Amino acid sequence: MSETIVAIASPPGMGAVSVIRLSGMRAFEIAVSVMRGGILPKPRRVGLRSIEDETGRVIDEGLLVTFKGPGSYTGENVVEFTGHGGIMVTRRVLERFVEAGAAPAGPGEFTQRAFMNGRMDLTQAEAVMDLISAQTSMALRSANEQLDGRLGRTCEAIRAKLLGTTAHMEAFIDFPEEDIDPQVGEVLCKTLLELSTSIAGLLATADQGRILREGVRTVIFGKPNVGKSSLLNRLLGYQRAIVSSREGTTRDTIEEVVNLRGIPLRLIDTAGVRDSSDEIEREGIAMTHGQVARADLVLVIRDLSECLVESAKVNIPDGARKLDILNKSDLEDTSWAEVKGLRISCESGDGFDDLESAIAELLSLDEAHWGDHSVAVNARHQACLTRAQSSLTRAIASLRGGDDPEITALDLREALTAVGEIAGIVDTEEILGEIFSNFCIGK
Ligand SMILES: Nc1nc2c(ncn2[C@@H]2O[C@H](COP(=O)(O)OP(=O)(O)OP(=O)(O)O)[C@@H](O)[C@H]2O)c(=O)[nH]1
Ligand SMILES: [Mg+2]
Repeated sequence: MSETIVAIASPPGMGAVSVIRLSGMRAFEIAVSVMRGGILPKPRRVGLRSIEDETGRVIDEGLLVTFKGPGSYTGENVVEFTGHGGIMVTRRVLERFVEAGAAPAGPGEFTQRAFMNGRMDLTQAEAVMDLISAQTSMALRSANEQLDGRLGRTCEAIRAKLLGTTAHMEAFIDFPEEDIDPQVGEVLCKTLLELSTSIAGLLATADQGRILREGVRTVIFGKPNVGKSSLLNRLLGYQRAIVSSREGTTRDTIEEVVNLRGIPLRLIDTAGVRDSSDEIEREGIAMTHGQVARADLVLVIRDLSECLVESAKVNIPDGARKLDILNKSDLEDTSWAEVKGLRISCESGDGFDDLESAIAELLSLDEAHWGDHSVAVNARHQACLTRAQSSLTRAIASLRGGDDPEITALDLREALTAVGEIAGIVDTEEILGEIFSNFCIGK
């Protein structure tokens, strides 16, 4: 932690500008040692400065700004140099800082330091990553709420109540000759039940959290040639998958995320399902079934250009939510005349407004509906909450059963630890490595 770290904070490649960031005790000193003139701008003021190589030749000229710890992103002294966005020039500036004594930063190390220095809790640190990777307006809003500390505060309120109850239980352990007054026991039980309800409420947002972060797993399913790849391409707005009149064109599954009215849909185009003697095609079909088993939504496509009897010959999977779609409305066979259904044409684009509405409605995922639940837990929070919930359930049972208060207190302590881990309050060395390794370098 005592090392001063450096990284390119802007995306790799060419751009108008690039940002190189330093953080640590020696950040100012290192910046001065490679800067022409050797005088830093005042903290939080921008100055035009040149970075020189060891012979005094200018590598790049740009804007330099300093932030004095603890009032900085990381809580340490921070220097940011905004230079020209070329690959070579940026790398040379980075190398120059390393020559002057800075260590290259690992993924997420700046944010990890911010957490270590108490600038944010763990849920906020995770929200930084969610914010960067948000692909829709809803995901962005949810990340911003979390960054603002909403989830952390909710968990802290749960923890505070739990701590009070645990302290109460432990007081009984200290005076073993006294039984728990039944009235007091009832009050404690009531508090624990309330906490259990709050935790259940948070756990219920896990699906929404996964969808915001990863998208609704939407599998496009049907017989060969019905227009599955055409649907993927049209929803994406470009030719991502090969489309051909030959049956069995798609072999591998193809995944792309589209933004449908603010909802991220992770569209998965699959191999058409039929009896096939071709080994590779059979493998593709097996993958299709695997995808269906993990889907949040299955779009079942049928082809209006073939006669109705033919089209019914497909096994429609059970389980996930599904939407029946009738494609090729421009070539509709007369046998479909009596059949109601959502008609689209991937050729002309007819019916796509209705299709989008139907998907949004099926998922109840329009922005208005999601507005109220802006906290959405991720898989790590979910695991902690599930542990907390089962400890609480045990504590409630042992309190009601009149067990030794020590047993109840033990379960409560476990619940406390689990809830504390969410915001990073307890000792969480190993989970930190796990979380921050998913970050990009420079953040
Ligand atoms: N007229 C018309 N043709 C369509 C429509 N949608 C797809 N097609 C055509 O149908 C054929 C099959 O389309 P694909 O999108 O490749 O079908 P697929 O379901 O992905 O087929 P596989 O990958 O073989 O399972 C192509 O020739 C498309 O141009 C449509 O709405 N109208
Ligand atoms: Mg296809």
